[in-house]
Order: sequence, then C-alpha cells, then structure tokens
Amino acid sequence: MNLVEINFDGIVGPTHNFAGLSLGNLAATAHAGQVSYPRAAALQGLEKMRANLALGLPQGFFAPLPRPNGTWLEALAADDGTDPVLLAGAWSASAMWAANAATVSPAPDTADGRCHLTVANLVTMPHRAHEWPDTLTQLRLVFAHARYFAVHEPVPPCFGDEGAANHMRLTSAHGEPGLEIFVYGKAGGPFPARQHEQASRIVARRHGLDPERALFIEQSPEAIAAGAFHNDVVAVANEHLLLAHEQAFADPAAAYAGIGARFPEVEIVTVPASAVSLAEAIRSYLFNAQLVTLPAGEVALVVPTEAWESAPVRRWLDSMLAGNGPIRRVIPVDVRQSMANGGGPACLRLRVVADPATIDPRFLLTDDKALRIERAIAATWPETIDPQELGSRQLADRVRAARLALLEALDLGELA
Ligand code: SUG
Repeated sequence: MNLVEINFDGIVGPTHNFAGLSLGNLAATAHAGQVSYPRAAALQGLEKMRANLALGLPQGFFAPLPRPNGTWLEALAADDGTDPVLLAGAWSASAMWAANAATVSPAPDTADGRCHLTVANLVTMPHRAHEWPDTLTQLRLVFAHARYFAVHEPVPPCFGDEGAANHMRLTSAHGEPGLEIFVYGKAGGPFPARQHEQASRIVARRHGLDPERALFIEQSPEAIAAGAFHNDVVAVANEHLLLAHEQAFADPAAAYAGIGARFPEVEIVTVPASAVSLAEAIRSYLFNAQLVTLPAGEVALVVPTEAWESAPVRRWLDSMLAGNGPIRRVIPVDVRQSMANGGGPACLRLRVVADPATIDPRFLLTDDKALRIERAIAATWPETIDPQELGSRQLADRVRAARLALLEALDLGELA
C-alpha cells in the first residue's frame, strides 16, 4: 500500500453568502449582511488546491452539496421563506469547510486495518446540521471500497460532533500508526462548545482505536470565548510536530505530558501570547494553516494572507524561518472570501491518509480537472450574492444549474 496524506478540499458552492449564522465565529458575525462573491470565493479555493498540487501534494476535492435545501425547509415547515434564519440556513454553502465533514482514522491506527470515517453531525448550528446526509452520500462514493474504508453514520445528535477540525494525529510518518488527539469543549461559556467529549469518545471506539493511542484533551474555555469555535483555529499537527497557541488547551501541562507519554518523538512548538495574542491568532488564523511535509522532506506552513500580513504573526514566522525551527517554508494563500466566514486554509480541507489507488479517481485533482472546474465556476457561479436575495426563485434556479454544470464537467452525475 502507498499510504499518503491526501487533502480533500470542499469546492466553494455557488450559494456562498454572508448571513452571520455562526454564533461564536467572529469573522462570520462581523460580515453578516455583506455582499458575497461566490465566483471569486470558489476560484480562490481552486487556486489553493492548484498551488498545493504544484508543490507535489496529493489533492482531492468534494463537490458542493445541493443548495438551497428545499427538503429541509419543508421539514421545518419553513418553505414559505418567512423565517430569514432558516431560509439562510437552507442556502448556506457551509459544506465547503471540509474539515468539518468527518473525522478520519487512517488504516494503521484501527483494529481492522481499514481507514474509518465518521460523518460529523454538526448539530450545534442549524445551518450545518443538515449537511451530513448529503456529505455521507458523497463520502460513500469517494471511499466506496469496503476492503479499505468504513464510512460511518453520524454519532447520535445528543452529542455535538464537528469532525476533523477537533482532531489531530501525531505519527512518525503518515503511513505509520499514530496517536489520535481529540479536543473537546465544555459548555458554560458565552459561545457554544461545539465538540462534545462523548462524541469524540464514540468516534474513537467506533474506529477501533487502541486506547493507548487515543487522547482526549479539553480545549481552553478562554479560547472558545475568544472565538476559537474549533480547535483548528488555535492548533495544528503534522507527523511528529504539534504547533499550538499557548492558550489552546485548558490544562496545557497535562495535555503535553499526556501526549509525550504516548508519543515520545513529539516536537511541540507553542506560540506564546506575548508574541501573538489569542485575539490576534484568531483574527489572523495563523493556526488554521496547512502544516505539510513537502516531497523533499521540508516542512511548510500554508497560511492565509491575513496571517502573513499581521505584524506580530509575521515577526513570529520570520523568527521561525531565520532560526532552525521545524517550519522551513511559509506559503501564503488568498482565501479571503472563505476567511470572511471564519474558514481558513485548514478548514477548507479534510485530510485522509490512504492509497490514492483505492479512491474513486473522479475526486482526485489533476491539472486537467482543475481547468474543467475553473471553466464551470467561471461560466456559472454568481458573481455576487446579497443576503437579501436568498429565497429568490430565479437565483435558486441559477445556483442549481451551476452545480449541475460542475457535476457534469466532473462526470459526477450520480450526485445530482
Ligand atoms: O461552522 N462558518 C463555518 C466556518 C467553519 C470553519 N471550519 C473550521 N474551523 N474547521 C462555521 O462556523 C458561516 C456561515 C454563515 O454565517 O452564514 C459558517 O458556517
């Protein structure tokens, strides 16, 4: 088996809009009501994928889900469109943030030697709670080979689960067994704690993880209160390296001791609040970066331009690059439209360690497919959406046709 890390990015859907639906996600609430640029958003996401592909990183993608979701509105008896929040929820393109699609345990970590995926129920936010049925359909298509993959239903809705955004994996190499770290929040603060401990424990048991190689860590309540609605806003891991803000975890000393005891090779780099405050880390999304090992072995951090342009973050990154720290390259990417809804480079992708030969090849990016995606987006995605337009029948027809044009270009008619 050729086990490699493949990043599956969610293609930004044609209904991308700013409705301010996510309490506790400061970027999303700050942009509520503004005009969005779905075409530019999708092209930005595509350029990020192309740049990673050009670096020699295997790249996959997920198609946007069918939106507006009329079935959901009907089930809520809200299809008359008079409830603006539910209406916006039905139109949300939030499935673009593929880090919330599922939690993934690669084959070397699981009891049956298959790669396990549990689709996230996303129950905390109504506009995201209706993603999972269509996401599950798509995951079962991408990872259809039952000899290599097990794709599970969501955990019961009494336990909130937000997928890989609260999950990190430490390992000597992607294809080797790893330590899986689940980060959960506790309720009681000003904003919802979206990842429940029980949900993480259910996922770990279902995936057949060795209890010695699964760790459950509480996220710091002050990080959630400051706007870190997912752990991937304040921490990121790759192979043996963990990069985290000093205030990421409720009890950092215990967290690091627990990690060190189970995975002694770990290298932990913490960014002190004196260098980058929690507020600036969340504003700039320094940690919502893709920490990747390039084919030549060099470690790179793919950061949003907002992080690169932040003076304190830049100082910290420059000192990392000037010294002999583990990160040797910083690659800024422009995903501003997604960022304005609280989604950085890391939110846009789901990491799957697998042999590409075992995956439906239609979901693996090539230069030719990128061109087809680009043409479909450029020809059919709306240039702008004013949140006032949500509910318009004309716009609904247009965005449905746009998605179908993309599916056709990718030979993915069964998702129509
Ligand atoms: O769930 N934003 C998403 C952003 C998700 C980011 N993902 C990770 N951190 N992995 C969310 O809050 C905004 C949509 C709106 O407000 O209209 C939104 O859903």
